[in-house]
This record gives sequence, structure tokens and C-alpha cells, in this order.
Amino acid sequence: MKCNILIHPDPRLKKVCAPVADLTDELRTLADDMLETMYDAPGIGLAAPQIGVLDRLIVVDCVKEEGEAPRPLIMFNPEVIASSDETNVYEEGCLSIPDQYAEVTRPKVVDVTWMDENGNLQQETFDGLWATCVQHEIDHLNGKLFIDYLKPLKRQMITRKMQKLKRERARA
Ligand code: K2U
Ligand code: ZN
Repeated sequence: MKCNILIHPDPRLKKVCAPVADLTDELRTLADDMLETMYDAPGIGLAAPQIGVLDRLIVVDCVKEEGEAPRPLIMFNPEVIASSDETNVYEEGCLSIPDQYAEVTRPKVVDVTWMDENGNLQQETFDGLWATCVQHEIDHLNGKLFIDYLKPLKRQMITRKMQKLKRERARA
């Protein structure tokens, strides 16, 4: 089932999310709903707080080449355990901050651990767009948005645009 994506500013997008203690079928269904919502947006990642669920769960699929098999990842309690000194700059967007893009600098390579949908612990090294996306999604679990890396004036400008968008959507 497709879920509604919260738009910034929203207090739920600033919360630190709670770790997932036990895997339930409800959480597995939530992860599937998040993947459906992400693909429909379209996006290459989505974090549970973006649909109003304050648990530490993200989904990503950064496969962008047409014809290549999609690689949906469901990640419970994801953690960056190591990151490169070398950084990458990427023009990021966010499904909770529609049509706004800005350059964000992040470590180029990250080692990430997580629990998968079968309850197994996984560890993988991500680079390129996967690294950027996983870090962007884990930031969401800590109440951090990509605009928090921007200068205050730029962040305020984007926030005001989103407040206007929400007023217009409320009237529609
Ligand atoms: O968390 C989200 O809002 C999902 C973002 C993830 C993302 C943002 C910036 C850089 C990498 C990942 C959405 O997927 S934004 C749409 C998008 C699509 C393709 C490439 C970059 C961003
Ligand atoms: Zn985002």
C-alpha cells in the first residue's frame, strides 16, 4: 500500500527514531509499503520517519540503469561503522522537500551494518550513489535533513518555500 510522504517542516522529521527490537510481520509489511512508495515517487531511498513511523528502518534501491535488475535493500537499525576520509559532493534532493536540490559533501565510502528482513545481521561497503543515499537515509533516522548541511539563509529559503507549498496543498 502506498503511503503519504511527510513534507518539511514537520516535527516528526526532526525526531531521533527508536531502534527496532523485534522483527514483526507488521514491520516487514511496512518495509514493503515503503519500497512501493519509494518506487512510485520515484526515489532511490526512503526512511520510515518520512511516512510518519519513528522506527529505525530505511529502504534503498539505487540501481538506475534501465534493464539492470533492481536491488531493493530493507535495512533495520542501519549503522555506519566506518567511513572514508575521502569525500564526494552530490546534488541531493529529498522526497520530503520536493523540487529543492543542493550540493552536499559526504564521505565517499561507508561500511554499514544492519539487520535484514529475515533478522540476519548484514555488513556491506557502499560507495558512489549508494553511499550518498544510505547516509542520506540514516540521517533521516537521526532527525537530520540534507538542508541541515546548508548555510542558514539557504535553509530558511527552502523551508519558507515548503511552508508555502503546504499552505497551497491544504487549500487544494
Ligand atoms: O530520502 C529521500 O528523500 C529519498 C531521496 C534519497 C536521495 C537523495 C539524494 C541523493 C541520494 C538519495 C530521493 O530518492 S530523492 C530523488 C533522487 C533520485 C535519484 C537520484 C537522487 C535523488
Ligand atoms: Zn530525504
